[in-house]
Amino acid sequence: MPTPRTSGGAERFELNAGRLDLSPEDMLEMYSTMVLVRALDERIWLMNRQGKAAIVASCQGHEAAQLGAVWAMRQAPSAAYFPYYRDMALAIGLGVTPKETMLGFLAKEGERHSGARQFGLQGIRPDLKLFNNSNVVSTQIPHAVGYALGCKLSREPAAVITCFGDGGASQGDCHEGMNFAAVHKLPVIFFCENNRYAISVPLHKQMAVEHVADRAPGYGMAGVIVDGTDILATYQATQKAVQRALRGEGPTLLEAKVERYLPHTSDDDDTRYRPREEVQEARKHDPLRLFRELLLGKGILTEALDQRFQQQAKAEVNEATEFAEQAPYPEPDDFYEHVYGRV
Ligand SMILES: Cc1ncc(C[n+]2csc(CCOP(=O)(O)OP(=O)(O)O)c2C)c(N)n1
Ligand SMILES: [Mg+2]
Repeated sequence: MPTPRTSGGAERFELNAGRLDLSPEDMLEMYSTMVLVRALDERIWLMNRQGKAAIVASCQGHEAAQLGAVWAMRQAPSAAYFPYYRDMALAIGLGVTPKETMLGFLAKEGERHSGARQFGLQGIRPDLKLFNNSNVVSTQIPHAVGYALGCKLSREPAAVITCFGDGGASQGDCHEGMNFAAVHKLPVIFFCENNRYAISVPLHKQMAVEHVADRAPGYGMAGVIVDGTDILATYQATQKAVQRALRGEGPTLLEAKVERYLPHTSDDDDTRYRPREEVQEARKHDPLRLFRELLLGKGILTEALDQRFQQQAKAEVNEATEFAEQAPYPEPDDFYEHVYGRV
């Protein structure tokens, strides 16, 4: 069968269930991680409303895309991650703990990404090869490309993923990074989480093509569109992109169509620009509910097991909240550490 394509030339990825290499245990691990991420995200949002977490960009609606991608990336012999500010599910899937996450959102002592100097989860975690998460849209993209060039020059069999939003795809850094990566056939996965909004700006005011991945042929790289509310499809689509990268066939622009359920950040009021019916409609594609129903339907998940996952997630989030609330703030004198050189 010919691969279905958009009129712009991007491939529309469909899950090939016969080729899915995940065991029931793998799928349950993915699911329980998604349950944990949702519970953590909801709690952090609540902490913001209580005046305890300064600012939050929720990943609700993006979880399946991020977890599917990270699950596939973890299979590469060497993998590096250059995420953006909405990538909490990716971070948790990679091994960042809820306690570490909560320390960051409350800006407490011991936070490992930036020493509590930046927004939650922003900064770097060299131990996880999780680099340059910042608010400055798309700056992570050239960094990922440079890292991938280094891997290629040192013949390291690596796959590098960089994530960004639909709005971020319009940034100059994005075009420069994609062009350079395609010219040099670098092992990069450009992972666009398209939620159709850049803060309040809807997609049709951001770009004149229908899909971000339609731009891929113009750079000379593979362009793929996947349903980012389907964790298994995203996993498999990313897996293909990882294999392409490892075979030296160059980068992929992988566009995951996702939903954004909450305002852009906790500082935004989306009722000013987004009809409530649209959000309600989007909720029908809730990745957590979809995965739950799929696993229940297949008999992989049971109601009792689901209850257990929910309770475990709640307990872990409660523990992380208490831990971070009791943690001290950094010493004011530490402020200049890691920022300016001392003379
Ligand atoms: C270089 C730069 N320009 C503008 C901004 C302001 N800004 C922050 S987030 C954002 C929208 C990004 O939207 P998108 O890339 O679609 O990601 P989403 O938040 O929807 O996941 C903008 C314009 C910024 N942080 N950095
Ligand atoms: Mg967006």
